[in-house]
Amino acid sequence: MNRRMFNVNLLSALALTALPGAQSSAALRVNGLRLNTHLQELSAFGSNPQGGVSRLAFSAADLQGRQYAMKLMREAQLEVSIDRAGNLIGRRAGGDTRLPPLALGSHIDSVPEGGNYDGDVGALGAIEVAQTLAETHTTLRHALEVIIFQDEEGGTSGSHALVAGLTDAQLKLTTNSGKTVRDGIKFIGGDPDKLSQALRQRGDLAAYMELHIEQGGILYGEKIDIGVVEGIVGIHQWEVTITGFANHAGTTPMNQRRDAMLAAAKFIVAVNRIVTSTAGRQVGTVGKLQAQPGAYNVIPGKVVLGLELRDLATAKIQSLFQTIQAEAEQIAKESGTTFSFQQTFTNLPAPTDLRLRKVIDATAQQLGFTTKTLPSGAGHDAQEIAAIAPVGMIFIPSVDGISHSPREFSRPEDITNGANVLLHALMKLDGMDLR
Ligand code: HGY
Ligand code: MN
Ligand code: MN
Repeated sequence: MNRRMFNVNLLSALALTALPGAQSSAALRVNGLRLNTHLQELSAFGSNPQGGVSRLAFSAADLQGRQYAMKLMREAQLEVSIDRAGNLIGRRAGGDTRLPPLALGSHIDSVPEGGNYDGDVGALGAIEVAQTLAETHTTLRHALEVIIFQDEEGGTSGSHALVAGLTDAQLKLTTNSGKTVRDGIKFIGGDPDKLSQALRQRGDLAAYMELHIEQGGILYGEKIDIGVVEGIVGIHQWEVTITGFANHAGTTPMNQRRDAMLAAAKFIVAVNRIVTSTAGRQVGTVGKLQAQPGAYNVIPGKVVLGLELRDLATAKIQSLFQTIQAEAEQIAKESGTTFSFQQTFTNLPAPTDLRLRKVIDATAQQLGFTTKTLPSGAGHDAQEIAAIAPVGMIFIPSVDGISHSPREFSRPEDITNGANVLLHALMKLDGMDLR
């Protein structure tokens, strides 16, 4: 989206902004113009010529984006720190120190050639909520923590570290930026040898809420303003290695080949058939492929694929994977190749908390917005935090359902609406006993 469009759209956000000053909490509104301007400024860090951003976790652009976010946190009168896992924490004191904090947050790292809204809307929206509280001198009973988690796109390693720590194997994983998670955490100011100090237990947070773009097309397609997330899918990923026999592409007869690429092609078609022929909302993707040696005139001897399955139920993922593995054995027999599977990532599906769903739904309707309850097909930090606290998620529409793309776009008025729902849902939660 070009800058002019950004500017024209910013003015539409202005109309939704009430100016700060003494007012009843019901009349409080975020500053939509400021929030959308901040999103535009953040988009500069890691921007791509074709639009969108590659702000890969632990990259120089990520570091710049984090420094910008910390500047915004300070302007919002938050007390800024970086935990040992490298997560950014902005804290606002509450009136009752006996209560654990309420947390809002998301991420600002992106996929390669991603968009300017995935994670950014929730991270900067949370800071905008804090700034609105500060400039209207609104003190909550609970302390407020705004958390910008590191490396959400690489497998929610920041939020996972906060609830469960990271194993040596996880620290050794190489991320899209080329750094290992261990080196990346050091690069952004964490300390991978003291991760235990970043750990939170159940009870350390009263609740966690995340504002996020839907990344799918349901809200936009049905012209719904706000999504109330019922649950977040579990994601399982495997590295699949197919081994055949590299040989001369000219002199090897077609019936004497052990072609790893042909086996890979059959496998990819089989994954799609198995996933689509099973009832339910699961999804399956082969998103990465590497052929070796990768020359026109050599029959590929080895292919490495990236397989991913998602569903709200782990049992569904596991049964699909068993069917896929059985089919791979069949393909191996027919093509004279072998298949090996190495699981590289799993997380648990996470239902959101019914009390938070009700608060979000009622708040959005009181603000005059239409709502729909729906699952999240994307993974989020909220599903990690669900291990230690009640969580809720607020979705806003993604235009044409596009995400993880330079064409990802959410309208400034939807962003402002989402932040106002976040603000008022937070104030409602603040009055509740969530234990
Ligand atoms: O991949 C996902 O679902 C998320 O955007 N990280
Ligand atoms: Mn995200
Ligand atoms: Mn994403």
